[in-house]
Amino acid sequence: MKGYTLTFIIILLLIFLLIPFSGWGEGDLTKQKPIELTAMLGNKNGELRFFPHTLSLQTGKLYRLILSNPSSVKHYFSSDGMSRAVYTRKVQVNGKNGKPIAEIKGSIREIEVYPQGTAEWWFVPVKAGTFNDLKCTIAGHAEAGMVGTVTIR
Ligand SMILES: [Cu+2]
Repeated sequence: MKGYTLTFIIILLLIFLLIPFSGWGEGDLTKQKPIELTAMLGNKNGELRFFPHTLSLQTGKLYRLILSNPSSVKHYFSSDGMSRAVYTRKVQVNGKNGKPIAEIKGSIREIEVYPQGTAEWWFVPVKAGTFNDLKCTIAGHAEAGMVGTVTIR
């Protein structure tokens, strides 16, 4: 009985000692602390622009891109090139109080954000490139200047 207890304690100790070195999350790029970026879709004055309209990203880093829409109309954040060059961990939809109310997993092509809404796109760029196809796909918005560039190095 005593030998059994001692063995059990030793095994427990070994487990606790080995956990920090077991590599949990190592190599899993989506477990990094994210780099936070904010992009505004339009603004309070109704300007049809992305603020900023260029995003500069690096492969292998986890990003938390906060898309907020302070305007009074809905907008899209849409870049085919970027969507094909990143691995999406999740998209998080936040409620009025800023707390998450939904998480969407899987490949994302574009995100629509409603007036006063916020969504967070968590992703890891996996392919370098310059994508000049960032746009809002609402009729007339891209033409009015709601376009941008995403660069991944
Ligand atoms: Cu728009």
